[in-house]
Amino acid sequence: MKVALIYPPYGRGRRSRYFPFGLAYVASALVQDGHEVRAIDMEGEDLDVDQAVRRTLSESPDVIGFGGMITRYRYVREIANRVREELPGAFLMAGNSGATTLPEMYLRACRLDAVVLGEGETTARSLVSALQNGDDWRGTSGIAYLRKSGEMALSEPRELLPDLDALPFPAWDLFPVEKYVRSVDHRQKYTRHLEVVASRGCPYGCVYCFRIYGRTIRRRSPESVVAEVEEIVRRYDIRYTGFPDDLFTSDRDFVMRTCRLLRERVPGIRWSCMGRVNTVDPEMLSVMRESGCDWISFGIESGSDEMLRRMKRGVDSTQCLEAVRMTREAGIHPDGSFMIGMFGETGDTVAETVDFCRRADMTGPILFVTPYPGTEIFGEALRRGLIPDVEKLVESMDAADRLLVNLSELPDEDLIALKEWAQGRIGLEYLLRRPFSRIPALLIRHLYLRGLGKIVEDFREAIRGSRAR
Ligand code: B12
Ligand code: SF4
Repeated sequence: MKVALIYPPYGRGRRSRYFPFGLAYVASALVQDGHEVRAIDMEGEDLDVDQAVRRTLSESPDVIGFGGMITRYRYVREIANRVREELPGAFLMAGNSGATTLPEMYLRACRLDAVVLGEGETTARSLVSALQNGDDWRGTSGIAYLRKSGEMALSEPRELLPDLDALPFPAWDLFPVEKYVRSVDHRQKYTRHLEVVASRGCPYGCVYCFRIYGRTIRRRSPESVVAEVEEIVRRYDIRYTGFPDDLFTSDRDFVMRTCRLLRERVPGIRWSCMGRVNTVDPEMLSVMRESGCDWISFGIESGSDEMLRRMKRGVDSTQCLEAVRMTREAGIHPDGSFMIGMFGETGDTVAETVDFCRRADMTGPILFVTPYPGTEIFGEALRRGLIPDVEKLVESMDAADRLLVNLSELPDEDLIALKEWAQGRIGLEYLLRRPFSRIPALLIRHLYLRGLGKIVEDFREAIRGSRAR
């Protein structure tokens, strides 16, 4: 069958050249079954909605699949509705975290035939082969669809794949991979980079997080992970890789074995991963460093123990500080991200986050706590009547840098002002702690990424923000 897979863009004029692994895995599974798969990558190819619709129509596909997380919903809705008019016979489906958490909204508003819930490879294969054979596709496990009566039906849940090593590598070549490889990476550097997904799932229960693969972790074997790294190095001359898994550092033995293999087989590669402060120790960090790890992203989220408790992080600020110290001591850059606006947030708890950054000598983006569908705080916000219209909220979702739902008891203006103050303060203090090395480095990076005109503007904003409280 002819299948077109559409990757909607990041949104609101911004770019994030993060390779669409979910779609690329689904694509390689379908290619393995002999289907003719085309990717319409709006992000990688800088396509607008009109161009994406035209490209889709020109492929005259039998099946059209939409990817992209919840923030990209508005594109899925617009494209799906337009394509539905022009290609009434095509089968329209969507997957990923948005469609999985709000299947009914996607089915109705985007006029889809089916939503693929959760892990997508096997379900997409069964669905497309049922369509090809003229079987009743509604019997496929792991989907949601609308009955003739208009109500939503869920088929039997799909079992998670028992062995991730059995999956073919993502179909990189169907996408404009070179665009991703040459883009700026999360360290804001232009090193040829491409990531590798090593595991799926996370056992923790942070209340703002949606785990599409559930709470059981499944890992690929270190051999399979490193074979993929070797393959991307060979094919695309990759110098920098990374593991964007929910939690790469969850299993010490797996990390140690992967690092040893990486060092043996791909010496010289550098890489990053997502970590959790209670899963690292000095020995593991030093083995990671020796195999090329130079950056670990820790979701620290808050410097207030009360906020961490409410977020059900299962760690306190002392553990966070200790992990940052150990990571730095191992020669790895500890990157932190922070959130403001949890239930119970106050000026004092925000000040604790600023103080944490001072003690940890860190800076990092601060986002607003946002209740994404499928998370515990989404349910709580709905119960408290804080989300009067789910679709409206989803349409406005972007990068959590704007306040969309205020979970705290502070007035909106105060919370926004607190965020600006904290962001400015943290950034400024960070620079001033080592002005001679950090200010020139920042200027060069800014010049490179934002251009001369923006430097003065950005600095003014940081100083204004840091004084505002
Ligand atoms: C890397 C990543 C990013 C990348 C971009 C990822 C991308 N390609 O779009 C970046 C850094 C840009 C990013 C940004 C954000 N992210 Co993000 N991100 C992730 C992360 C860590 C990994 C995604 C990934 O590659 N997974 C691996 C692939 C193989 O899995 P997958 O994408 O889920 O695909 C599978 C299924 O979903 C399904 N599937 C997917 N697409 C399709 C399509 C079809 C047709 C079918 C049939 C099936 C199917 O099959 C695939 C294979 O099994 C996930 C967490 C996670 N582990 O999933 C969060 C996650 C997706 N992000 C999330 C969030 C909230 C954000 C931000 C809003 C964060 C913020 N506060 O700013 C921003 C949004 C920015 C924006 N405007 O889009 C949430 C989404 C929550 C939700 N309910 O939707 C997640 C789930 C994190 C979390 N645990 O809560 N993110
Ligand atoms: S935030 Fe990280 S540690 Fe917490 S549940 Fe999500 S993936 Fe796991």
